[in-house]
Amino acid sequence: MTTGFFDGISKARFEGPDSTNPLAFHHYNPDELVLGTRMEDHLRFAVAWWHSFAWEGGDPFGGQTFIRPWHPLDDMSGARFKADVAFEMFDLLGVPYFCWHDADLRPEQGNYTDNVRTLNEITDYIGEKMEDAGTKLLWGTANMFSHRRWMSGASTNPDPDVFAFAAATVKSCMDATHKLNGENYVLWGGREGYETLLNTDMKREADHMGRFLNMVVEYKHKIGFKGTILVEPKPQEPSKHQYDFDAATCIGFLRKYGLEGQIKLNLEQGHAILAGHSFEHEIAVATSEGMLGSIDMNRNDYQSGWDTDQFPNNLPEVALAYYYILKAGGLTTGGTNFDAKLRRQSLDPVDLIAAHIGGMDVCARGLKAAAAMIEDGSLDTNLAARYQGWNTPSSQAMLESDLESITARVVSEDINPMPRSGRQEVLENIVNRFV
Ligand code: XUL
Ligand code: CO
Repeated sequence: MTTGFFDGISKARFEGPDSTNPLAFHHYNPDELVLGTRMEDHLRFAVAWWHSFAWEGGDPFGGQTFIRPWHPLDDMSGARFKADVAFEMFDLLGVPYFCWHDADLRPEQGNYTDNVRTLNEITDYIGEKMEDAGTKLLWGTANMFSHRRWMSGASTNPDPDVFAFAAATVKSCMDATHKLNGENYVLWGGREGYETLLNTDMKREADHMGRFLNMVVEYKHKIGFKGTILVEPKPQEPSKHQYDFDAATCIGFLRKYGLEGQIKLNLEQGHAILAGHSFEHEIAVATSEGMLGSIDMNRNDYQSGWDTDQFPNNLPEVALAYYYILKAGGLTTGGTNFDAKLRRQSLDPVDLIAAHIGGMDVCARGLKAAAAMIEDGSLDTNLAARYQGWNTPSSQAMLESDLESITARVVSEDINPMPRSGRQEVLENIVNRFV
């Protein structure tokens, strides 16, 4: 017995690049080998429960546009209906993973005990469905930004009772993630930041957040959770200034509080853009520190300047992202989560399916392009050539030397460097052969 929500829509199949069927995969072919690994195992796609099933289509100027059959049922029967529809969609798409916030799964109860009771009830139900379907949990997380209790932050809240509520909430979400064999646990600090310094003690807030994250790691080890703990950088929105601004800021923060080696990053394409970076920049910052955990693959609109969370469809951007991911050894415990929502005019169930098919397809195409760039090797050869001078013993010795000795060598050898082309256009032409 199905819910009937996706009636008339059949399972998405790989039909190859020449197919004109907009509901078929043209590039995503799960079993196809890319650099010796199955495409599905490289990409590890996940559906985001919040955008796909909980979100109602509002924007700052208007409310609900999506009227899903489970939306009016703001109770546990609605939660179970939503879960049934979710697993029908996972099956139609052949997607191996999903992600959730507690608030996406169960209706808000207004107090801690009932929130946990209903979370446990719905995650038991979901656990049974996972066993039947074989679908896995990429990550769970706590929504500590929507309800009004979080308006001044969670772990950074000036009110210690909110800190306590946050600690207990994260514990319950880690427990549920562990129960469902989640492969990661994410913390995105939506309100861990400030609106005005006039009412904010920034140093105290950072210390509280550092201690909070240490408690998360301590609890992970205590319960034997084997997944990776991830924090997700974002510069602003909803807070005017968020403490987890970008990858570099997060890495500095984690080091300051002794958490390097314990926590990695969940990088989101749209957040990179909000921070004034490219996605590949954020990926390269994380991989250079061995701290890439997972990705949220959703783009922002370059004109609007806010977090539009659109499904990805820009091949060159996606290809470069996977290029740097593959070069760093792939996603390991992470995955490609579509933290992406439909446009609010895309009302129909088929729009939800089409959006994911399109996102999965552009990622598959990007992955293949990235693999082809790696196999071609020209980018690597050019990069190695650019730094070739550092391979000589005298260059290496300089790094062990000091300013005075180096100065003496500059004078005695009359060192007078000649600028050399960076060849950017040549390199871009190489990339263009693949995208
Ligand atoms: C918000 C965002 C969140 C996190 C999880 O911009 O990206 O959905 O991914 O809380
Ligand atoms: Co995200």
